[in-house]
Amino acid sequence: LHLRRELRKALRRGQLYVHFQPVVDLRSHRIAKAEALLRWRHPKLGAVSPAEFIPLAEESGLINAIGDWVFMQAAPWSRRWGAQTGQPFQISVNRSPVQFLSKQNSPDWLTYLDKLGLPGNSISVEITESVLLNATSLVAETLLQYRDAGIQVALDDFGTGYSSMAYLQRFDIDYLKIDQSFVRDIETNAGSRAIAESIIVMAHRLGLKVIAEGIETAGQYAILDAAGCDYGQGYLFSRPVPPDEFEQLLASVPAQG
Ligand code: G
Ligand code: G
Ligand code: MN
Ligand code: NA
Repeated sequence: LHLRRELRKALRRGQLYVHFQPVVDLRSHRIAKAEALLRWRHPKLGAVSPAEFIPLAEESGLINAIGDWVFMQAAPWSRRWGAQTGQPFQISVNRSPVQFLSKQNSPDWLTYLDKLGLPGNSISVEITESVLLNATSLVAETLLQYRDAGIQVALDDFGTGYSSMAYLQRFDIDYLKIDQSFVRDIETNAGSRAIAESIIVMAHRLGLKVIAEGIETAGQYAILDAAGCDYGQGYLFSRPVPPDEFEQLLASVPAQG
């Protein structure tokens, strides 16, 4: 089977869906928000990892349609879970660097939120450092639109790319996400621990919140909590789950209030 061709058909054949992973407030242990993560289940190939198919979608430009679709699937859950918890519930959506090359979709996202009656801060957008590395005027313009609309911005996989501290000053970033590669061996590798702790100190000095990714053990949690990390995501709390399961999680572990 030709993966790229199959992917083109996946959207209209209903093979794509969105899972949600809780982002937990490390102080209160409560669910603070959720990250929307795309999934593809192919009838013959089974589950295909986004690590495998997102690059194909990026090469073909299909990521624009898929990315808009993920956003439109995710946003209504913010309204539902906000109603369930009695307070605004933010959902973060990953946005590929390729999606910053086309002009239309930021205004469309704002129009869509408006139609749902959702404030901009119902959404945060996760971008990677590569977006800022080659920041064109279109990127800068889009980030300004987000700021004006109240949409928050998270810098994903922080520390693995072409990190430049200058970005953090130049662009309006709200969250740094410590990449899971630093979290994985934080208990055993002094270097990883030093990097994670330094990211937290620097981010706080710059007024940013920090989310640690890939927390799997109580030991990792304890180190990050002691270092003042604000939020965490990982299998220790929950895998990414379908929306109905997320809703049950939210009911059993109440959202922050
Ligand atoms: O969920 P998982 O860990 O398998 O995701 C693997 C990679 O795919 C991660 O880098 C994640 O950011 C990316 N990814 C998941 N969902 C989306 C999406 O909706 N859009 C984009 N651009 N990337 C996504
Ligand atoms: O690149 P990005 O941070 O968007 O991708 C997050 C990816 O990390 C998702 O694919 C998600 O499934 C995965 N993930 C989330 N929590 C954990 C974890 O605790 N351990 C591992 N190994 N992966 C995780
Ligand atoms: Mn992400
Ligand atoms: Na990441």
